[in-house]
Amino acid sequence: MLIPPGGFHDAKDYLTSKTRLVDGCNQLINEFEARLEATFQAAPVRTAYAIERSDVGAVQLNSDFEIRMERAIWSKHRIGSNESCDLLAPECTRIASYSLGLFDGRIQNGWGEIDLVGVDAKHQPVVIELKQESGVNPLAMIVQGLAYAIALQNNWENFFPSWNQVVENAPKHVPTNWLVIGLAPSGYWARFDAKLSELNRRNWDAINSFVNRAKLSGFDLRFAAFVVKDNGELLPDIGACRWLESQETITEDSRINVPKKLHDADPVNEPTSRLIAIGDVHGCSRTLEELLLRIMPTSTDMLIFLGDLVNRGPDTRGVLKLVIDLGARCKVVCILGNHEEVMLDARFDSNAQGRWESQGGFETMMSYGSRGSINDIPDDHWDFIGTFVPYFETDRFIFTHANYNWYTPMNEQPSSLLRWTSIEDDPPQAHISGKKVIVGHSPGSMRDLGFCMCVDTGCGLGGALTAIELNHGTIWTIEQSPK
Ligand SMILES: [Mn+2]
Repeated sequence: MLIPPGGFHDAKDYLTSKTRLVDGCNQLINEFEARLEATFQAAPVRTAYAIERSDVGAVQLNSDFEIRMERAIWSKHRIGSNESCDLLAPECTRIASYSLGLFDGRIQNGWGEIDLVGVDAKHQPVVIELKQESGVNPLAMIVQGLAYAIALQNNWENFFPSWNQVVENAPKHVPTNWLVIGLAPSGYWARFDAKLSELNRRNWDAINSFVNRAKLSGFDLRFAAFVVKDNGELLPDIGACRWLESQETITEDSRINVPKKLHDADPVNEPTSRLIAIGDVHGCSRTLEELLLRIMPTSTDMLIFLGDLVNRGPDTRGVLKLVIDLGARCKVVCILGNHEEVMLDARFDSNAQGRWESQGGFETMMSYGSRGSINDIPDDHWDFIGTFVPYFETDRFIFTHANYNWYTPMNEQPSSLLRWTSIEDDPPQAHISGKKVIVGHSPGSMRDLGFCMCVDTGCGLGGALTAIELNHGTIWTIEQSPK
């Protein structure tokens, strides 16, 4: 058994690049003791911790949404604030700090900052890992928080003096029980609803097993949701927080209110709900931007990208940024394409990297920096691609990237068919479910076979980008932008 030197800290990367959560959970449970030890040994050391924060005046309008949420939660529930202290009562009623660096000076080896440090009933620190709506899966979230709690435990002697200055009656001994909270907007949890992703009951069962294993070693891993309203102010208005059972589903009603960036459409004149499938984008951010201006997504819309957002075109980075931001405005589902699969494979495998580069990955790397290095791609973009799902189903439709076997249920389809096989090479038949299947992957004109529709119109190959609204039949086609 080969444990990576960073223990759980390295597992965070491993989890966000894989979609097979159950295997990941089982592996981490088997290796728990060894990972714990490795994390402890590898934890960065800091001589002094800057726990006390200055006020939030420095927040910029264009600050990352996650940072704005961290500061909003801190400023509302900070030690000494006058607001009622009901954040995650009774376990965590106060916030001591945000963006707490684990190292002196620069972030090293990927060990970052603790998003929020809360205070529990015993005056001990609570590690809170905050994710925005498009963040990585709940297991990756909680494993990251776990690694940070272990780092604090390892540093307690150095951490205590700073903590003691901010928190009254701080315990001098190293805490043996730690509360770690995965906190995210309600919309994040809605995305992990069984219907919305492959994170189904089986995955939640596996995550629960991991949570139970961690508890045996003194780490209480918990999940929580909060509501955020953004009225255009610098800081979002953070509404009620509440604890979640890990299998709990957040309903549509509890989704966040989000700012409309592209337009201020009157919701009364909008159709109540649109279901929109978008074909292969292949790095053409200008074209996608134009398409979104035509679609004008609102918070009641669901947009399904059929895969192959990346590679070939000039600006994969811009495409991913657009789609990540879109996730804060409406419901977005991204299907995993063969190009995302090749890109994910390349992350930790130099042989796979050559294959990726020759399939349009070179252009992808150049969009992140002129030196054309895979290392220029930031973690949050990798994390985002790690959330792409192999297929998605609604009551009437199935969405997948390339193809399918007509007599096989979707959760048993081979990935070679889902992501690689062209409908020209292997013409599909009506799926046994009776649902209409919407695919991309095979460039050409838009094809509607009745039981199956392909909307890849060759964007990235000099063609066009096409989207179709499936409830009303509206079609948008944008010729690929020359730039
Ligand atoms: Mn494809």
